[in-house]
Amino acid sequence: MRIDAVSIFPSYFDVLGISLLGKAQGRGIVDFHVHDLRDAATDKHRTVDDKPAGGGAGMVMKAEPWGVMLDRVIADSGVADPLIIFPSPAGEVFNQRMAKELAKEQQLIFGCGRYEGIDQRVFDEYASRYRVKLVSIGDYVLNGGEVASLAMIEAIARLLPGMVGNPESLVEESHEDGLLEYPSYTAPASWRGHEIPQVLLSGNHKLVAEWRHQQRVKRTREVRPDLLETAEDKAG
Ligand code: 6GU
Repeated sequence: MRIDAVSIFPSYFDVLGISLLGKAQGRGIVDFHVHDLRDAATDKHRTVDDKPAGGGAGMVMKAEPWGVMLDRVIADSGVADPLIIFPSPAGEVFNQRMAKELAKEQQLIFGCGRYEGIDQRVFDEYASRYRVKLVSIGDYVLNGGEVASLAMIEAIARLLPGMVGNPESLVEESHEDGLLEYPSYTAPASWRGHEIPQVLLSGNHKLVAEWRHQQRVKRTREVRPDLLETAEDKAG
């Protein structure tokens, strides 16, 4: 999968060189490119923002640098049908289901806005030519799309074939079937007076599986009852 990010702070994406994503790059699973939006500005001050039309507080990102940069990224990558994602608190909320869908794409382009947002005509223009999605990572406000893009990129890239050593660790994790994860333990059996639940030391795989499922349902009911409504059939 090819992933591009456009930002006025490209160094936010430096962290993608480490850990899981760095490994994925090295193994050719992900081809990541970051672009400085200011490289597409036309004046000597590399201006990418201006006062909002109609007045009001803050600044708005100008359309033309975005147009120049997105056209360039799309032309250079040569992918006919990229999906362009604009991280935005006004977007559809990102979740594991969306991560799985996005992991099937050939190319994702993340357009990271700052200030009070991007000129609406950028969305309108690219939505008329390509597939465009506004995506939020939750009901709170960040200063820009960079951190939101990083969260989405990590969630998506770890689902790509060949990324996780043991694919079973993807099956048993939180949100995979609408339930949260069961609690995990490792040796020693007793630590500061806290014991590993007996059933996990019993060697009875059926009982262990039953206990883990009960724990997942209990945990979900306690902290995320909203998830149970959609997971009801699986929770039993
Ligand atoms: Cl995607 N962007 C910004 N700026 N704030 C957010 C967000 C995105 N998702 C939640 N808050």
